[in-house]
Amino acid sequence: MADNRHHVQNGNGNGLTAILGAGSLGRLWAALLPTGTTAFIPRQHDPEENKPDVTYRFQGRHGRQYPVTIPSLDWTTQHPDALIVTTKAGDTLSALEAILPNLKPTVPVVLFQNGMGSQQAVAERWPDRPIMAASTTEGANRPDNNTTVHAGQGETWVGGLTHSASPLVTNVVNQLEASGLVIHEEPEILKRLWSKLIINAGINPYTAILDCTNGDILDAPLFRDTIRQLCLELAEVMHLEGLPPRSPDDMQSQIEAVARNTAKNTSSMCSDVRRGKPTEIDYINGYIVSRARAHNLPAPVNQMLTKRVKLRTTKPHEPQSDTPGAI
Ligand code: KPL
Repeated sequence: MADNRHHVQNGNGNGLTAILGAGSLGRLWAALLPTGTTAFIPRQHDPEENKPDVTYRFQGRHGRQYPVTIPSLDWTTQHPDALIVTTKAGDTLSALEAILPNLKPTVPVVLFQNGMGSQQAVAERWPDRPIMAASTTEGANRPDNNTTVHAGQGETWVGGLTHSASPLVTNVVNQLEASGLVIHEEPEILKRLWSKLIINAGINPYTAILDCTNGDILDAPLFRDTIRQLCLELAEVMHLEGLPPRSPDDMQSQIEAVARNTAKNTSSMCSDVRRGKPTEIDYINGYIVSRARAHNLPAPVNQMLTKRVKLRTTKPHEPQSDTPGAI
């Protein structure tokens, strides 16, 4: 793949991508977009204070490591052409509340959150802004605070959520393609987000409860005893939400295939639990429970998994029983 990171050298409005959220995914985009075209947005906006650059080592797909320094956005002189938001789902609305008053109302905002619900909340809060959602299978992690690793080559899909976003999707895709990553326009982004939600709902909570890698869930009694019912609940909710029908068997096979293909991965939820951080369970299985509730439908397996993951994050680290149904 061509390395076009250094082709565009600007940062003053032409192709400048502002990034909110300096976690693994934010750092991946910052490292791969051309030098000088990205800036991190500090969470707390204080025009008086000069925010430091963000510096880290980046390890690309082929193992080459290099240092990266990304400046903080200077709102007084820099005018982003796009904002990509890589905060955790639960932090997104409040992070945007703090910074959107500084951003021109015509600048596209691209939401990269896991799960579902936070994107809709943002689109409902700012219906007149061009709000887009992205779904990505790129893998990035931070083995330590100073290092970001591009662990898995994937693809990214971007689509509009609000009316004014649709005509701008092509521009955003072109801007992000300068990273060398594979990006697609996705006219049916909600369908795409649901496909990812199915995978996350069928892998993440099990890994977080059982404190294991993705592959290790496959033989665990908790997974084996509940995955079929989980997929039935997903199929029913998706049907009531007006999504194209998916068979529970098909979903289960897909979940198991991803767990096998990413067998050695520690899921994002398992790693949040291990680090004592809040998880995105409310936007994954918790979202299914709330949509089921909206249709007067029970979703007992999703509810049980949501509760058990929450127990893992509110109690000190302790071994969990692998008994299905236990909460
Ligand atoms: O997306 C993931 C995550 O960890 O959040 C999966 C697909 C489970 C890969 O680890």
